Amino acid sequence: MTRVFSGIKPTGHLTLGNYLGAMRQWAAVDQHRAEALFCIVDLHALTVDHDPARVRRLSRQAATLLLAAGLDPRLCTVFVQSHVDEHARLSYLLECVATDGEMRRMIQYKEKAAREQRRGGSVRLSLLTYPVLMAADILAYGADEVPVGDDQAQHVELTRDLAVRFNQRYGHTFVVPRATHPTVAARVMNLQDPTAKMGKSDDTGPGIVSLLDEPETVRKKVVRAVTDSGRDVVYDRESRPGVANLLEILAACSGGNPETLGGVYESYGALKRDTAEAVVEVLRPVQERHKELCADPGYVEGVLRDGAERARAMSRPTVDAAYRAIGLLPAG
Ligand code: AQP
Repeated sequence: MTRVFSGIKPTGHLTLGNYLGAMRQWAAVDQHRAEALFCIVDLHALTVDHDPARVRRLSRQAATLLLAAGLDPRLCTVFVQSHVDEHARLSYLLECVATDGEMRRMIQYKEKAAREQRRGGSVRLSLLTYPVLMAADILAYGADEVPVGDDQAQHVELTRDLAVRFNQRYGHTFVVPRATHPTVAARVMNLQDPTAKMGKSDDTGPGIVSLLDEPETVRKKVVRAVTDSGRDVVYDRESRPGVANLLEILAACSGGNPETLGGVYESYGALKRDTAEAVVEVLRPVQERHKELCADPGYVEGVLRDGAERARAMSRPTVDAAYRAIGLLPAG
């Protein structure tokens, strides 16, 4: 059976981008067709300036939202990365296979390092090595597929390179995985700056729709979305990024196609109103289920405990094999 691994970082409140680009597909498709693991990658949240209490709170919230979005622990494994030591163990071995140049070429590293510096902070070494830990997350489970938004494509490509290199040098140990992307909404853009990704670290901004935003807040944010100077509604990512983003969100929420929807609207106002309502309707069941789950925190904790146990059992043989293959003496 195909094995699938993907993760979500507790660096902010989960967004519409996380939902349409990743979580929805995990719940509707991946957990049904594959042996699937979904991880709250909390170690990755420590790569930038962080507040410990907030990371803990956001990790719990992310787990609750994953379940609210439809992940079913009877069908898939939901767990927290730091509960399973294999990730950190394997990450070090992969650091011995990766190169400094490869890390510095990562687009997300360049963007996030620049952001930290703009904010007057220093760049943590873990931000540079983040893609290696992500490779360990994936390779430890022998995942065949990694369903992600297309912002993560470069990191999955690096994971493949590291797996191939390790296998060639030390003998076949890892499955070489591939990224899969949703066909619509693979990259939801910021409503205030449609040339930038809707990212959760910027979660207070009016350009970001959070999964727990009240319907009125969602409507306000969508109606105030930046559009383009033209008047007619056409789908063109290059010259009309604002309108294209709204059409993609509408298509992803209503099941249509952005090009076709472009021909349906005569004004930006109508497009925004329909997009806002479509988003509100998509979020409604997730928010209702989230509320129910918050009333039963013991359930979420139990899911994470079982998930970590299963994840440990699944990853340990591969990580142990990697330790042997690279030349480390078994502990006996
Ligand atoms: N805007 C987006 N459109 C489509 N997919 C997206 N994803 C994230 N943002 C969008 C997908 O969501 C999954 C989990 O993402 P992540 O938590 O690993 O972090 P990220 O990609 O770095 O997302 P953020 O929200 O931008 O976090 P910050 O701001 O902390 O960096 C992934 O599959 C991702 O592709």
